[in-house]
Amino acid sequence: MKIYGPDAIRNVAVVGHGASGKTTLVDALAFVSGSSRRHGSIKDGTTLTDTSPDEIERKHSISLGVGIAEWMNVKVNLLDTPGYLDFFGEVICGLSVADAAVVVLSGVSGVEVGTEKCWNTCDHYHLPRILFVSGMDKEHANFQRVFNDIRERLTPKVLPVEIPVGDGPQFRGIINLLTQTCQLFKAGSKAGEYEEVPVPPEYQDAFTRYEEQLTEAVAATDDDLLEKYLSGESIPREQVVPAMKKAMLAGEIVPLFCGSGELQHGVRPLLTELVELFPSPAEVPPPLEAPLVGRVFKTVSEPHVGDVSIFRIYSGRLKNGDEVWNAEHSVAEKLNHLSVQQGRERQEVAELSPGDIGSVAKLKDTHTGDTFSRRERPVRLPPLEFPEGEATSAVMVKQRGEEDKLAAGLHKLHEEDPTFHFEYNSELGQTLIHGMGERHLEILLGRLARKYGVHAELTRPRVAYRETFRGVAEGQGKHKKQSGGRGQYGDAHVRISPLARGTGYEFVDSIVGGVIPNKFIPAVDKGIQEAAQRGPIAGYPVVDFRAECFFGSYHDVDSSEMAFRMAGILAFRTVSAKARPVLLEPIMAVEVWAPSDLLGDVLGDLSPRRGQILSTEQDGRLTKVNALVPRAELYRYSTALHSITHGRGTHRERFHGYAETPPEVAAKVASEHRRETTGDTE
Ligand SMILES: Nc1nc2c(ncn2[C@@H]2O[C@H](COP(=O)(O)OP(=O)(O)O)[C@@H](O)[C@H]2O)c(=O)[nH]1
Ligand SMILES: [Mg+2]
Repeated sequence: MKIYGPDAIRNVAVVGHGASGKTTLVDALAFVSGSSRRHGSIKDGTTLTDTSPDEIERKHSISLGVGIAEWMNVKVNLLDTPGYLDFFGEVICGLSVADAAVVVLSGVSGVEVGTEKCWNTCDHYHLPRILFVSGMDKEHANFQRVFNDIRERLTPKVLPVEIPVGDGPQFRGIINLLTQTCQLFKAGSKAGEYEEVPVPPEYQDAFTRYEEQLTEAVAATDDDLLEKYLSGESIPREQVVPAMKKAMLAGEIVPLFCGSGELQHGVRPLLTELVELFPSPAEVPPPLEAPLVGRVFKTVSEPHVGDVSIFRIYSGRLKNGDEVWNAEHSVAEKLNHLSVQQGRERQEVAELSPGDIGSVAKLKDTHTGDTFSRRERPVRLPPLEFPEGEATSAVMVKQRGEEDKLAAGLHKLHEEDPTFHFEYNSELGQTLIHGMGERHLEILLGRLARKYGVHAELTRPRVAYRETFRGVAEGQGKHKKQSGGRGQYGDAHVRISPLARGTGYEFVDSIVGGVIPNKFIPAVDKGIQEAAQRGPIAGYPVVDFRAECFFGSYHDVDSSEMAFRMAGILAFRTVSAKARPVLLEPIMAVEVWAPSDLLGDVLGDLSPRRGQILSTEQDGRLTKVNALVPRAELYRYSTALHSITHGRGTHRERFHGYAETPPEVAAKVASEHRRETTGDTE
């Protein structure tokens, strides 16, 4: 592949809701430009950027893919991203290194949850955008409806630059307002061939109206143009395009195009507009000034190759075989076989210019998000920010003895995908994994099996119950063994009383008259604390109580710290059964955002989960619900919420505190505990 200078590069993320046609469009852009030799399809699993077994099987993108379209002597790097929210981390990786974005909408469905989410992320990165309505040939496609939808729900700054001739099966051409021409598709053509004709008379009205709108909007962004426009002069395309580009960079205009990725209609003009309207890396200030700054935004592992790191250069030039410095891991990495990615295929290049996107295999210790720099001038870009994941699950190996392999495999998955986290929870005795959604976690377990040979499954996380007391009680613990030789003697009277939730444990020494010598009192305390690790109901740690040692006795020779510790243990066991023990469960503060018209369903689902609704408040088009919900009832909640809200709802959980369980829950937990410890099956 040719070496392109920074002026001749465009880095474009292709984003939008799932199944809006992004992958098909990227395939078409690369194919029509001539850079990719094959016209692939989702149906056959042959697209340029959906290449993993998971993507081919499921027929949707899971992972960020890179394709290249060379057009007008410019190299357009296309970052195809997945649309489903479970894989939103990939969208962030793509947008974070792009200089512009094409937001793809389905001509049938218009603005969807994923569209809005991507739109907001584009706002966050201040990216100029082009909107592309794809699938115009699909049954029920309707350009006008999608346009209205965009205006209402995404931005009032949208301006059609193309209008379709016919919708759905009647879709037969595209009128371009900038070139003032109409492309009529050749019947039966498979590669988007067309003939250029004057605007058909029945479209003349629409053409004039939209063209007027476009010219006025563009003219309004520039004093010279405005003057021309007001004096009735026509503004030539050579002036409209740069003005539009400037306005797009400032976020004042978002042009709208249309076509069909599948039939490759509208793909050529789109390529031209990507080149003309989007900024090159040379026009975008780098995030840091240093001789070399690059970011690894994606790690893929390829069979027979190993890990491939895909990166974007911000400043500096890279040559094949160069050594770069990874300041995150303080490691020098050699860039052997410096390449660019065309889908799965890697093409070796001699060098890459500032702003370009490239790939390199087999780095030692470089992971997604890391920065490349020069050893003499090490720099680190700020970490990529990902939204919090919504799903937590426990994971269990299918074959015993594979636990170590599991931890190593999960660690690798985290390095590839920063939206995935795991931890071993020693209290629960389980490995917990966190991700964007349950589908994300399932895909990762599949990858774990395929790549690292660890077969594991998702299971319900155990619940970290606690126990406490509602009543006051007292009793004696006496440890006495005085048969032959030196004996053991400890005797402590202890009173237990409840404390406020969250207070923990308190020990009070109210011994008077030295009935227990001072030096043994800490041992009583220790004994109580030890015994309180296993509560009377179901063996969970006991919290929020006061233990007061108020009386006892000792023996001059036989008393010892050990004996008084035993006395403390025995006293706790005696008293705890009498002090009206209760079971506590962890409660989560849950925030749910859901479309207001589905609020009833969301609340209706929270009630059988024993949720307590604290408030509901309007938050734009959504309603935010604040609720307290027992953790035990939240397993797979994100999946349930997604299905209730058709993917529009999101939620966040935070640990809130412990609260008493209803008696029937306590009884169930207690009987499970008895079964586990005694094998009893009452
Ligand atoms: N008729 C028609 N089908 C399309 C078009 N673009 C995509 N599709 C189909 O729509 C489905 C989703 O497309 P895909 O490219 O995977 O969408 P993505 O999830 O946004 O990447 C696939 O079955 C495609 O074959 C189009 O322009 N016209
Ligand atoms: Mg896709």
